[in-house]
Amino acid sequence: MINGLVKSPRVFTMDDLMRLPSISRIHFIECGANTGLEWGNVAVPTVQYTHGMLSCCEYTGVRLSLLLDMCGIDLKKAKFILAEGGDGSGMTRTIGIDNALHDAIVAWGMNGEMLRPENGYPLRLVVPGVQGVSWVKWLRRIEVGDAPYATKDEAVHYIDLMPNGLHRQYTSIQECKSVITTPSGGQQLLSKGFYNVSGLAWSGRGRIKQVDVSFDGGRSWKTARLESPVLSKALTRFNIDWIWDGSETIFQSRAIDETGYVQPSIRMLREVRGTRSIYHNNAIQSWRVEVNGEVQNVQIG
Ligand SMILES: Nc1nc2c(c(=O)[nH]1)N[C@H]1C(S)=C(S)[C@@H](COP(=O)(O)O)O[C@H]1N2
Ligand SMILES: [Mo]
Repeated sequence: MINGLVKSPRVFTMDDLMRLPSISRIHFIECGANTGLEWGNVAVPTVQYTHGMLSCCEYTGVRLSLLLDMCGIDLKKAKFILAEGGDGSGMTRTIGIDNALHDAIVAWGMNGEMLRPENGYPLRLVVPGVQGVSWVKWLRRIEVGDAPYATKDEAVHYIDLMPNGLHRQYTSIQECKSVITTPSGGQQLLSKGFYNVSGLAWSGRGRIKQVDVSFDGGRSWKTARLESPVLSKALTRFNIDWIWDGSETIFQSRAIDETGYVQPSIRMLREVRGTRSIYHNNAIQSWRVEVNGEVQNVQIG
C-alpha cells in the first residue's frame, strides 16, 4: 500500500510487483548498532562481536521511485516517506525523499532466491548506504509525507547522545568504515613469517577509494590491494602482505571513500561524539598481536 502525498493511493499485490521491471544490486547492510559496545572502552573479544552486524548481498526488486511515480507522488510537497513493517510491532522508519527516489529498492529477492522469512519475506525495503533499521522487513505500507514522522521506533532507537546532552536523530548514512578480519581478536598466530592480512571496507556514500594498513599502531601506513569488484555501497575486500617478526604489534586499517572522507580514529570520533553513544561508531579498529601470537582487541589514543 502506498498512500499520503500521492494522487492515487494504491495497493500492490506481490503479483503486481513481480510483473514490473526489476533490478538487481549488490549492497552492504550494517546495523547502526554495529561496533556500538565499544564507544566507552574495549568491550568484546572478536570481530564477530565488534563488527558482525553486517552483510552484503544481491537484492532484486522494483525501484521505489517507479512505484512512487505510478502513484503520482506530489514531488513539490513530498520530503519524507514512512516505511512500515508487518511484524508484531509494526516497525516504522522515516526515510528522506532523496534516498527514496535515488536508489531505494522494494526487494523481493536476495541472492537469487525469494527473500527468506527472517530477512523480510515477501518484501523488504533496501536503502543502500543507510543504516540497517531503515531496511524495513515484511514491508506492508509506505506513506509519503512532508515531515519526519517521529514514530516510537525512531524517537528512542538509533539516536546518538551527543556530548552536549542532546540526542541526534535520523543519523541515516553509515559512514566509511573498515576492519581487518584476518588476523583479528581471538585468533592465534602460530609462527613468525608471512601472513596475508585481509579485511573489509565499506561506505554508505559510495565506492571505497583506498584502504591503508598500519602495523605500528598508526605511526606509518601502507596501501592495501583492493579486490574487485569495487561496488558502490558494497563490502570491498582488501589484502596486504605482512611478515611477522615475532614482536608485539598493533595493526589497524583505515578506509577512504570516493568522497575523500577518511575513517576516523576512536580519539577523533570521541572528540565530536563523546563516549555515551551506542550507535554509528565507524572508528578505526586496533588489534594487538602479543609475542606469543595471541591477537587481542585493544583501543589506543
Ligand atoms: N519490520 C522490521 N524490519 C526491520 C527490523 C525489525 O525489527 N522489523 N529490524 C531492522 C534492523 S535494526 C536491522 S539491523 C535489519 C537487519 O536485517 P537482517 O535481519 O536482514 O540482517 O533489519 C531492519 N528491519
Ligand atoms: Mo539493527
